[in-house]
Amino acid sequence: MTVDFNEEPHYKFIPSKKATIIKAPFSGGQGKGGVEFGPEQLIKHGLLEEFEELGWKYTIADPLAGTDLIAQKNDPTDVYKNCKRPKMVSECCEKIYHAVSDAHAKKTLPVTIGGDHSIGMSTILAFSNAHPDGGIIWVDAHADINTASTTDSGNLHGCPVAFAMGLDEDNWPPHFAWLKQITKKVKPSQITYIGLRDVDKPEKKILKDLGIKAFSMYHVDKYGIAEVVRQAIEHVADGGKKPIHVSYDVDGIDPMYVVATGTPVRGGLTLREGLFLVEEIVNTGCLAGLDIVEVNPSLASTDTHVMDTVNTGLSIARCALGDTLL
Ligand SMILES: [Mn+2]
Repeated sequence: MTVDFNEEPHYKFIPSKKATIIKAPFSGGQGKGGVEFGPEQLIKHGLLEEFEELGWKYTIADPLAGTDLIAQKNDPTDVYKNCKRPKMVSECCEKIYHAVSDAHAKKTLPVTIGGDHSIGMSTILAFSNAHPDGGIIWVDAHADINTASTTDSGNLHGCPVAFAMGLDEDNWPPHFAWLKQITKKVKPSQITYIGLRDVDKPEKKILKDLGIKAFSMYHVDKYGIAEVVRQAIEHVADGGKKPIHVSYDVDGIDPMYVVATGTPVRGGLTLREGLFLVEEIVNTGCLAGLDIVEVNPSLASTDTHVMDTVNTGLSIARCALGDTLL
């Protein structure tokens, strides 16, 4: 194989390198505190400067500004059957959905900074409505495809893919009426996973029944990250012809590099594998949406561990914005 030294990042679906940074300081999809500080930490340590250095113009959207997130998180009445905080998750996700849709309508690159991964239901739904032929690559240790009925923990950050697909709608908490009304849901063929290693039994059944292509760590070990990414792009974007949204849960990367996250699972992607996959997707020119979620600065015992995690998030952003090693 000959090395191509002329690969230049470009963006087929974002005409003039404009981005919308959507702040999603949301933690209601899981029980732990701290993940709401993810956006602020990433910004404090240089996220905005990265956009500038790499030649991007950006605006910042803050759809949850003015929402009393603390009161909502502590509302003991916000439960429905097994689901925790459905009202809070629904209301915030609706606001994020509109912010991301707006970013797509303006032909900008939506970069949504979490927050926990429940907000992924909004970002991938907004993406697939803006780009009905587009594909989604969900990088994660977990499949996040439990339904309202199958979730054991009741934490909705384990359910966003199921909600975006409209799975088990009849059993949804009534708060999600807005989401039910969006008729164009994410199709199982539109999404693929990379990095899975902690998948619940009912989730395994859903993945099989719906024929969702998922690359676990087993596949990364067996075929190598380059082949896995190639096949992922082949599957969701016809090899690099269609828009791609990357929903990046930092727990996809091994906790050796990413300590400060809510649900770490050993045996994950190395830092380089985790960045390489973004570089490869960007090289197709198809990147049209990005989430960086589950950076939780409160869940590390040392500042070094916090900075390792924050820097990983920043590196993911930098790769997505077209930075190259040479
Ligand atoms: Mn996740």
